[in-house]
Amino acid sequence: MQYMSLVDKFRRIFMRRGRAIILAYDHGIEHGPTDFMDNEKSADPAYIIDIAVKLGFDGLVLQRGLAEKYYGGQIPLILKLNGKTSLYPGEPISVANCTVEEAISLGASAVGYTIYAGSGLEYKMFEELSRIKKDAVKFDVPLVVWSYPRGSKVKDEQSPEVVAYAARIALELGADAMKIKYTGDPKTFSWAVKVAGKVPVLMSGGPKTKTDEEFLKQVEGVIMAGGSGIAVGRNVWQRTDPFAIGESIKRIVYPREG
Ligand code: FBP
Repeated sequence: MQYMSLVDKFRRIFMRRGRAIILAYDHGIEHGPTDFMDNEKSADPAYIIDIAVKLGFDGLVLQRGLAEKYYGGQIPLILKLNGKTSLYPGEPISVANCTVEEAISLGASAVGYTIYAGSGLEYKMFEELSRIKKDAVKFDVPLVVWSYPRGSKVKDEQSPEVVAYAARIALELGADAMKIKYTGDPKTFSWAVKVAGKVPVLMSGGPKTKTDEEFLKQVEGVIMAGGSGIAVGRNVWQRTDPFAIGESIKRIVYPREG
């Protein structure tokens, strides 16, 4: 029973209006500051937190360092426990740099962890995730899994088969919510949502699209497919007007409020 209640807890905190829009901002470690060059203001974590708060988003994703220096409880926090840089080109592995207990002391309402299934090192992340899961249950904190199959043997990370597999892996490993890539259309994404079972599925935003419309079409596809929302970074804060696209996203995710 306790296990199911963590899904409910995620829904209560991050899906108050039935769905979630989460602002992701762990790119400084994952990709480096080049991600902040399209909109240089986005290098400042305070600017990002302000966007999420002013837009009334449901949550924010930060690594521990930013949470320590910038987070003050303004909006529910998902503390990302692991992270890797893009500097090393080998088989992907991401290890924890923060514990569940520390995340709670930093104000987190949920913890996040990325797994790269298909990597030659997937077993290390699976092992670590199982230890984190134990702590998440012990401390009653929902666990959000970024499920991104990746590695030299994974041919197409965003193929419908691979994305559905990613969703199922997150369910099997005990996620209370998950982030997966978009498959490209609502029909194939709905299969990924189906195989995720009782676990809310959020679409990961991806690189900034050429036009707002292109990204908004993806958001529409997620909602049509029965997805629970999105966890997006670049498609919001890399744009010169993050507030304009934020409002458009809200109109799609929360149509009754528009
Ligand atoms: P975006 O919306 O900018 O893609 O952010 C979502 C996210 O999951 C981030 O949390 C993370 O930093 C990034 O994508 C990692 O993307 P990838 O590993 O595919 O480069």
